[in-house]
Amino acid sequence: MVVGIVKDFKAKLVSLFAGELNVLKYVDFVDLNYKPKDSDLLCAFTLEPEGMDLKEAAGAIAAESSVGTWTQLTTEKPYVTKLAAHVYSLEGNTAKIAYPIELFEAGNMPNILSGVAGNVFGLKALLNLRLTDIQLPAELTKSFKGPRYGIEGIRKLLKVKNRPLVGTIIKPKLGLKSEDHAEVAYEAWAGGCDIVKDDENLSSQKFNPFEDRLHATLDARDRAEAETGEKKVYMINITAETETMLDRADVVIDHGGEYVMVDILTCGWAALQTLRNQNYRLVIHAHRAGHAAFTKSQKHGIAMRPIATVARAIGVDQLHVGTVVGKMSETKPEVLENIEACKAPMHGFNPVMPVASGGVHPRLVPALLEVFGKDVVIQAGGGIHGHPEGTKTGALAMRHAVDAALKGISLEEVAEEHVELRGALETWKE
Ligand code: RUB
Ligand code: CA
Repeated sequence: MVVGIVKDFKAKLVSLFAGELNVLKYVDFVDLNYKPKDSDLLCAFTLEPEGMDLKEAAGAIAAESSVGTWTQLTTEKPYVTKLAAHVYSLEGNTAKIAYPIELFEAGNMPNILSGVAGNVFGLKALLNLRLTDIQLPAELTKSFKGPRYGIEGIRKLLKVKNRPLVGTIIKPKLGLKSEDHAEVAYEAWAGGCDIVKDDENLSSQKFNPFEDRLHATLDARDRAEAETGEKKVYMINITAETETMLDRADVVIDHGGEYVMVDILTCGWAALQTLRNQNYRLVIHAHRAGHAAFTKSQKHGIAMRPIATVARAIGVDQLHVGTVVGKMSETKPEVLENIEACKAPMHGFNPVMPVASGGVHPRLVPALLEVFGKDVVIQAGGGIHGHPEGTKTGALAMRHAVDAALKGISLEEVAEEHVELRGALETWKE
């Protein structure tokens, strides 16, 4: 490619006078004969160019996300052009780009994303641009910590081997006082939930301060464990400014908590890295509030799959990936891609436990099992606390639904014997 750039120099000078220099320059970053190296970082984008053909626009992405810019530079050196990213595949409206590893600082996810998922989204030459995949080479992957627990570690902690985990989000999502929050948690655990979590926008508001909630809810957990003989966990939301977040994680450990929940997108990748770098003995549950601002459009933004890959590299243990059947809009192919990003081989990193959440209730459990298999947290807020007989009955109904789906028995059949499930099926008809 370097040779190509030198050869084109004369043509560039000619085109400078023709006012076309940027066009040629961008095209220099396309090399469909390039074979990506094992050490390259690979990205896939879908693009919709405007005022440029597809090839030039793809070159623009590679240029702007590596060493190029809109015009020829007097400061460019031969050793700089060696660091150029290469568009190595262009099929349909998908461009695949290979980035030399030297472009990135190891262990610095903000740096990596400022490169490959940065300025390019704002280029005028691209009406739309969507990052659909990112693959880090082994050396970069290993500069992050990856999931400490992952699916296996979580199953070991919860002592649940062969079924999906059942979780709930305390509802109402905001407003409950700490003691009432803890009581709802107790009911959920007593009815059969393995996991209770806070909602994404609960942190330490005056009506429910962090430490009061932690103490009260962990006491409720101990009570439920003693009564049921099952392991129970509480995922308290520690999302805050980074130092506050670390302080809260310390308090969770001091009080015998094993899990924390973080809103990974609003607190940011650097904060998530800082949390993971502490090597706490804490399972990290990743809530992705805000993701749809850039994942929802099928034309522009960043798909959930690369977000899942990045979160896994940094080291979350559980991640919301959509449901297909619930209240959120992701399609089945998207959810399957997200699950794949959680579980596919990744240079020895533990697989992340996918979480199905958003409009989930017992009737949807068989469909969820078909999409996810057994390795999933089936997480329901309204679908448990909205049961007409209350939270405990709602949790029982969910466990019955999981047992039935695992055995391949219809929910209706099981509901004949279990009034709790019958109540759920009568409440939520589709
Ligand atoms: C679900 C809920 C979660 C959403 C987030 O509540 O509060 O925050 O699942 O969406 P409910 P996603 O069970 O009452 O719908 O999981 O898609 O990130
Ligand atoms: Ca929520």
